[in-house]
Amino acid sequence: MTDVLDQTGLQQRRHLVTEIPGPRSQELMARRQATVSAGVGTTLPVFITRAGGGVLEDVDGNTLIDLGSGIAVTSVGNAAPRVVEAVQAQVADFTHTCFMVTPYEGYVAVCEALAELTPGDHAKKSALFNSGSEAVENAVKIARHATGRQAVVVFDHAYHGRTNLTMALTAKNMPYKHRFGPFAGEVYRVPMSYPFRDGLSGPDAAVRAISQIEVQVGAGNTAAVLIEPLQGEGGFIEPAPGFLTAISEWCTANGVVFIADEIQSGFCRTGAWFGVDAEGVVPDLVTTAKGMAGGLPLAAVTGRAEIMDAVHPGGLGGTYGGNPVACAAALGAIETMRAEDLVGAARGIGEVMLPRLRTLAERFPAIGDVRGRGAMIAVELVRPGTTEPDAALTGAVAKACHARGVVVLTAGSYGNVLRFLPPLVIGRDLLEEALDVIEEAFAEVTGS
Ligand code: PLZ
Repeated sequence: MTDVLDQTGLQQRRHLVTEIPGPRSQELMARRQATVSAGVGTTLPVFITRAGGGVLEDVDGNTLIDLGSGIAVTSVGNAAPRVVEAVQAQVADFTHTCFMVTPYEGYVAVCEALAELTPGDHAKKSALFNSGSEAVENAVKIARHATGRQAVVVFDHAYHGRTNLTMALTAKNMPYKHRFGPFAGEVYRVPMSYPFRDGLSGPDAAVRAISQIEVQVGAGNTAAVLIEPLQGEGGFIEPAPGFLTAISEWCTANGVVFIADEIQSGFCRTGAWFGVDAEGVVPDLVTTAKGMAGGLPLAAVTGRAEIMDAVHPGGLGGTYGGNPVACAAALGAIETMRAEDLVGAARGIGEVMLPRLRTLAERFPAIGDVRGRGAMIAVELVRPGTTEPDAALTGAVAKACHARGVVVLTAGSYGNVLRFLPPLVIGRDLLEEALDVIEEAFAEVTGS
């Protein structure tokens, strides 16, 4: 038990005063069901009133430990003071002009920060958008325009968004694609390195992928290879060492644009500024969103100046892309990451979580794999002694965590991955308590 307050004054503890969901949340869920499309899902039906540090407070007065960060967004913490201050100042000055009509400094400052922080010391330029999907769409537009080629190569288990082009880039049918076709063309999928399931070394897995590209697509037709350096929705799949390097070297040798989708893995999440940093890979283009702006909608494509400048003037844009309030939030978030060493904080989270989860895997044989880096950690659940996915168990453990006031998310093509994405500012006590709860949940659900 802790009476630590976060900077917004929210007590940093798990405290349940009703069942989850409580009565007020249930009333709001009834209103939601009457008016919000059934197509929009709910992981945990509690309605939130306040959040900060590592906790979420709900309408019934419960406080829950947050191991989701709104899907890897509130890395700097919810309502982080520098973000709040920057947003409040900006919103009072002006809320929108459209950067394409009359520009403002915040947009430029975000692009300067992106040039400085993304991998590589070559000349870089950026364009800003509203969502991760939109950034990915634009990265593909830019790569096609710059190369004069059309094919885009993506990987098994990939997730890149829900718009028409990005649905085509995303691997999983349910719930993302089912009956939403027809999908965009010139998208080709090749096998990902998935050490738990394929047992291949990184270089061998790269040979498998590259030979498929060469045989089925042709290097000369390929505009871009698009990859998440550590896959997110696909189940936190970390390619074997050497895989990303080999793929990126093949791209360079063949004039193919190597695009790293760092929307989930970027901005300190993996214990480095970007997921590709683990292998020292320098992408041609990088897509970012989520953690970059502390909860406000902002996304970017950043990359080699000559590629980014290949597009004709006016070829990129959108009404809201790089909105001034979202840019102010990003500058506040990036300042927080630097001032509070959130790269180090993410590493520290991994150092606490990985050993505890490995111990758990010894106690519960359904945990087939423990993986991830920094504050992007997961366990993959299988029938003991096999690699057969156990989605039912995964859902049951997640539910048991939720009932105890710990927000966890699931992932994976087979729905059998329990993933953890705590805010990088979460306190150590709270993190340890969440791990205790996860252990209790496994014990309850497996009856052991
Ligand atoms: N690329 C790597 O992780 C978004 C999706 C949640 P948007 N991931 C969360 C859901 O079910 O819709 C994501 C990602 C990677 C692209 C995206 C897309 O980003 O901001 O959701 O459009």
